[in-house]
Amino acid sequence: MATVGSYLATRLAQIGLRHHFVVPGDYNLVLLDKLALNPHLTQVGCANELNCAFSAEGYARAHGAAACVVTFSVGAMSAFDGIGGAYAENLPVILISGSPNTNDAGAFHLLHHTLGTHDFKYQLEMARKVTCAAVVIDRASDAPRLIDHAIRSALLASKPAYIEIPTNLAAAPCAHPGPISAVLAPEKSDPDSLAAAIDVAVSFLGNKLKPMLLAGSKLRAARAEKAFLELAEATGCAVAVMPGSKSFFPEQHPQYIGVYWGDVSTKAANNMIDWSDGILCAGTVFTDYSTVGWTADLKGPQIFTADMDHISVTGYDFSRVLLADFLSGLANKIKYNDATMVEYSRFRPNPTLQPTAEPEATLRRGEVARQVQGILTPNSTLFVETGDSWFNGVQMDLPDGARFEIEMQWGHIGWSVPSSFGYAVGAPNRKTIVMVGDGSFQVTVQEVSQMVRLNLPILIILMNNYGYTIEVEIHDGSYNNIKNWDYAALIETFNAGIDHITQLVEVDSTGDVVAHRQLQEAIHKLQLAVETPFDTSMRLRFQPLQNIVVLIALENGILPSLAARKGESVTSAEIKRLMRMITWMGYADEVGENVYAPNDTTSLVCTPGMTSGEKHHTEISYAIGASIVSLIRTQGLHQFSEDGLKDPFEHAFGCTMWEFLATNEEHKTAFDLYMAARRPSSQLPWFQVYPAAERISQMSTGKPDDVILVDVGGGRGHEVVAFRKQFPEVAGRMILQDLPATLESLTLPEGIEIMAHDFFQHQPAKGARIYYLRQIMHDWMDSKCQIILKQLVAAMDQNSRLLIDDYVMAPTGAEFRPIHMDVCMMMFCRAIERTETQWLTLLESVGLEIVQIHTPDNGFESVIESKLATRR
Ligand code: DPX
Ligand code: MG
Repeated sequence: MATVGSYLATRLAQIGLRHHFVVPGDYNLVLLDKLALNPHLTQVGCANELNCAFSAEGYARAHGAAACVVTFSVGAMSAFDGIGGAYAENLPVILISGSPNTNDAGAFHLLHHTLGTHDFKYQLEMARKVTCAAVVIDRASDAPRLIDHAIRSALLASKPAYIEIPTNLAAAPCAHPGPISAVLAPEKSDPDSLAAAIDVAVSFLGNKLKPMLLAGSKLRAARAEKAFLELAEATGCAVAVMPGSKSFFPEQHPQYIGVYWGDVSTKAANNMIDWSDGILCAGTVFTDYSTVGWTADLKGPQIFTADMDHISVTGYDFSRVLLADFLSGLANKIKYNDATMVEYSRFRPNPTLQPTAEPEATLRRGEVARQVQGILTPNSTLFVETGDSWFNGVQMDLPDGARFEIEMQWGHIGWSVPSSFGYAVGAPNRKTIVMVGDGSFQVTVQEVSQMVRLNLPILIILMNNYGYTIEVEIHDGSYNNIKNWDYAALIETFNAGIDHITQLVEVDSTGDVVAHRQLQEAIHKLQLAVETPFDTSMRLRFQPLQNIVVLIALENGILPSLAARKGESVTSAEIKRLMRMITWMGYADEVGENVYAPNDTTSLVCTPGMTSGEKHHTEISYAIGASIVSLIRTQGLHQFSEDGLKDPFEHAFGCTMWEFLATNEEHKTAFDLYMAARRPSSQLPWFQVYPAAERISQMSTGKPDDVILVDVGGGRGHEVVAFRKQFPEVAGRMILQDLPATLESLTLPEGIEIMAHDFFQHQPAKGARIYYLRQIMHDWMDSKCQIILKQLVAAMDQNSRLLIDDYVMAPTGAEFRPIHMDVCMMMFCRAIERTETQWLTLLESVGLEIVQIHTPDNGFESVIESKLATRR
C-alpha cells in the first residue's frame, strides 16, 4: 500500500526530479524517511530554510522544477522568502511542510514551533499568498487528489505550490499513484484564439517598416525559447533581450543586438528599440528595475505583447494563447523583413577589447570582467547577484550554450549562493560561476559548506568592496558599511579536512563512483597538507625505485608466482629486499618475517594488460628521463611543439613512438595488451555516456543504406562490435576504419563493414549519422588534428554528429588521470589532453560547433558531441 509520503515521493520522481532539498525538524521526520526510500530521489540537506528554498529555486532553473521540505513555522516562514522569489521569478518549486498532528487542534494542544495559540492554519493562509496552489492533507485519502493538484498547478503556471502534511499522516496509507499524465498533460491553446492572435500579429508586423523582437524573462517559464528562435529566423529582424532573459536567445546569433536596459543597454540595443516602429515583446516584464526607473518602459501602439498565455496589442486581447504555440505559429506565417538588421549593421558598435591590467595595478571592475569573460565557455552558467554584479554580468559576451541566471524581480541579496548550489546539483556537468558581492555573500554563506560537502565545482567570484556599494549610490549612510571577513579562510573552515574525508569514505563504501573520485583527490590533498616540503620531495625522489622494483618483480616472476598461489602465502628470505618495498607499496602483503601473500593488487598487476602497462610506462619513461636533460640543453622542450622539433621520445629512442612500436614486436605486443585493458570493466561504454539510444531513434531514417556509425581509426573494432551488439535492431551501415596493417586478417560479426582507411586522407563514408573517434585526437597536436577533422567535415552533412571520446581537462584543479595522461602524451608522442577551451578552439577552427559535452561520473573520458557549425 502506498503512504502519503511514498505517494508524494513517487510523484516528485515521476515529474523528473532526482533530488529534493531538506532541513529536518520533528514535524517532517517521518515524511523525510518516506521520501528517502524512493530510489530515484536523493535528499540534499541545506543549512537553513531560506537557503533550502533558494537551492530548490536554483535546481528549478537547471532542471525545470524542484521540491524542498521544511518543518512547521520556524522552517516554513524562512522558506517563504525564497518561495516568494520563485513566484516572482516564475519557477515551479514545490514547498512541502510538516505540520501538527490532525488531532492537535481539536484537542486544544499548545505546541512548540507555533505562535502559542490554538490556530495552526496561519501557515496555510500565508502560503496561499506566495504560491499558485496551497493544499493541506487533512485526510490521507485526499492526498492523491491534493498532491496531484498542487504539483500540476505549479508546473502549468511555472509558480511555486505548497503541500502541508500533518506529522501523523506522512506514513498513513493512501491509494497508489495513477498515470502521471494526469499531472503532466500540457495545457493547450484555444485554437480559434491562437489563429486570431497570429492573424493580428501578421498584420501588425507586416504593416511595420522596422519591426523587431524583444525577449523577456518569461520565455523560459513558457518553454518558448526554441519557438522564439524560430520566429526570429523567419523574420530576419533584429533581436534584443531584457536583462532577465539574457542567454535565452543565443548571443552569437547574427540577429542578436544586445541587452535592452535603457541607458545601460549593451551593444547599443536601445538605439534600435528607439528606432523601431513595431516591437513584438515576448514574455517581457517591465518593472522599475528592468526599465531603469521607468526610463525604458515600452508601451503604446508600437508594442505588441505576447505573454505566457495571452496576447495583447492596441484594440485586441486574446486569452488562452500559449506563448510557444503563438511564436511558432507566427514563424510559419510571418513575412521576412530584415530592415532593422540592415540599419543595425550600420552602427553596430565594434567589440572593444578590454586591455589586460598591469600585474601591480589596483584591481578594477574592467579587469575582473575581462578575466571572467575569458573563462566563459558554452558549458558555463553565470549567476549574477543583486548589486554591482548585475551590471558586470550583463556586459558579458556569452558563447552560444552558456546560460545566465539573475534574480531581477525578487532582488534578494544572497540569492546567488544557495541558488547556484541547487543549480549545480541539478546540472552537475555544467560549469557554474557566481559573481557576488561581499554584502550578499554574508547573507547566505552557509550554503557554501554544502557545495564543499558535495564537492560541486562552483566558482565563486566575490567582489569585496567593503559594503553595500549599490546602496551607497542610492542613499548613503553608515548602515552601508559591513564587517570585513577573511573570506578565503572561511572556505578553509568549511572544507573541514578530515570530516570531509570521513563523509566521503561513507559514501564511497556504497559504491558511489563520484565519491570515490573525490575521496582520492581529497586524500591526495590531505597528504600534501600533512607532509613537510622535505617529505614531499623525498617521496617523489624515491618513487622511480618503486617502479623499477615492480618491473623486476614482474620480469623475474616473483609477483606472477605469488599471484598463482591464490591467497596462500609463500616463505622466502631470498626476495626479502625487493619484497619489503613491494609490500610497503601494497602490491602484496607481508604476513610475517619473510612470509608474503598475494592480494587483489598482486592479481591485477599480473594480468597481461597490467603487466604490459608497467613495462610500457616504466621502460619508456625512464629512457626518456635519462635523456631529457640533454634534449633540453640542445633543442629545448616546447610544450605545444608542432612539427620540426624532436619530442622526448624521439630524442631518447631515435625514432617516433609509432615507428618504434612498428619495429619492436615485444613493445608493440605490450602496448596493444595494455591499451585493450587500461580501463576498468566498470566503466560505462561511450554509447551510454553519450545518449546514443535516444539520439539514434531521432537520427535513424530506417533505410538500410544510411551509414549510422563510422568508427574512425577504430583499431580491431572493439567499440563498433559492442555498439552493434547494443543496437542490433538499428537499420543502416556500421563501418570500422583503420590502416590496412591493423585490419589484417580481421573478421567481424555480421552487420559491420571493414574499410581500410587512413584518417589523414579523403573520408569515403559520406553523410554518416555518427563519426566516432576514440582517443585519436589526443595522439596529435592541433595542426594534425585539423587535417583529420577537415576530412570529416567534408564528409559530414547537417545531420551528422562527430563524437570525440577523449579527456576534457578541467581548467583548474585538474584530476590525476588527465594530468598524467597529458604529460605522458607530451613526452611519448608530442600530443596533448585538451581543456574545454582548447577543444572549442580546435573544433571551431575547422567549422564545427560543440552540441554538448557528455561526461561520465567516474572522471574518465568525455564524449564531445559536435556538428557542422550553423554559421560558418
Ligand atoms: C542591498 C544591496 O556587497 O554588493 O556591489 O557592494 O552593492 P555591492 P553587496 O552584495 O551589497 C548589496 C547591497 C543591501 N539591498 O548593496 S543591493 C537591499 C536588500 C536586498 N535584499 C535583502 N535585503 C536588503 N536587496 C534580502
Ligand atoms: Mg559590496
